[in-house]
Amino acid sequence: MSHPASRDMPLTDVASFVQHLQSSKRIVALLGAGLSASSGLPTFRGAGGLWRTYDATMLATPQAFQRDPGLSWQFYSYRRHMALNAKPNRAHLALAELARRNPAFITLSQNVDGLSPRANHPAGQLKLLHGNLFDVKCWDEHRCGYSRKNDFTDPIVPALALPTENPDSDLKAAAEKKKHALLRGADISDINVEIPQLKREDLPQCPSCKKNLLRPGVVWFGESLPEDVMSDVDDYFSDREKIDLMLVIGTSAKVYPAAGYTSIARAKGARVAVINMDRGDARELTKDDWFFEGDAAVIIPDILKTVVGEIGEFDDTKGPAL
Ligand code: BJW
Ligand code: ZN
Repeated sequence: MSHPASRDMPLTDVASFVQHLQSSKRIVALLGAGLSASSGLPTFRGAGGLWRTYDATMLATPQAFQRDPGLSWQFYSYRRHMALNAKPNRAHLALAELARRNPAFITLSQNVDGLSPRANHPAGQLKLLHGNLFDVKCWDEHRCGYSRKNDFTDPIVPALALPTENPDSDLKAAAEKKKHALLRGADISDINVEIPQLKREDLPQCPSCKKNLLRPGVVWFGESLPEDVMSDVDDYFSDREKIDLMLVIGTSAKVYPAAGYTSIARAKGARVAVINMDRGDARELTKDDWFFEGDAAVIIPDILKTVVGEIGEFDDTKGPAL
């Protein structure tokens, strides 16, 4: 006899999930920072959400950029560097494979780290809700209109080189110092390394209006999500056909509109599977849903295996060139 309190508890067995997955056609995945955690990239909230002494979510606003563009660019330059040096994990690869095998599968990613594109996730099925660290645009986007995509230059301007590099020392000593600094994990996130005060003229400049600074092509609080992305997502959700399954992976689901897509999918018939390290971040699950607790990089390839096959580690030589 089951305990009354367990009546609304989500399922946790892989077998019932796999059975539903195999008969699912329209599948939505909502991705968050936890997906890239085991690739070595920090999350926003909780223990990982501090960059030096700054709360990452406090830096994610247009006001923070306006107040101190040098600080903001150092935060984003550090994140670009970390993301470029990280590799997609087996969950990024498994989701990319699911997309290739199922054209009715759509992924809504809140991540800006470029790991899903580097895992060869089909671009038409990957909607980047919060933009991309490797896109840059004019600060005055609406008046000037300048933007460029896939700029992987690291650092994007010389002044944004990680401050462990000492331009005064000879090249060999600098290279040696950098190697050791990286080996012990020291970089701009190291609180012992002072953040340099950068001059405005040394930050990335808009080559079109020649007046404004460039800014990262990410979506900050209070800003609208990209129009083309929103229109594709709206089209998917307004299709008359039901949605079979929604995967909510490595997100605290606190930021809107992303967090609202789960209830929209549910209203269209979807059963929901949450994959997260923290049970507290899986809210409003019913007895028809699933909760898988642990590292997404381990769980996702496992629960998708019958559809995507065995997923190996990322092979640098096969990914798209950066
Ligand atoms: C693991 C793991 C492992 C760890 N394996 N799991 C409706 C109601 C209330 C407010 C609003 C609303 N509609 C709009 C708003 C305002 C606002 C908002 O949502 N505020 C909330 C705080 C309430 N939204 C907006 O402003 C959005 N714009 C908008 O709606 O425009 C229209 C509008 C404007 C103004 C007013 C009204 C409407 C824009 C939101 C942009 C968010 N941008 C950021 C920064 C991007 C740039 C950058 O990268 O710096 O996006 S904020 C940050 O949060 C980032 C993330 O994508 C996003 C979500 O975070 P995520 O991915 O969930 O990370 P964490 O750290 O929170 O969670 C990690 C999870 O992983 C945890 O659960 C861990 O347990 C788990 N985990 N390791 C599996 N190994
Ligand atoms: Zn401009």
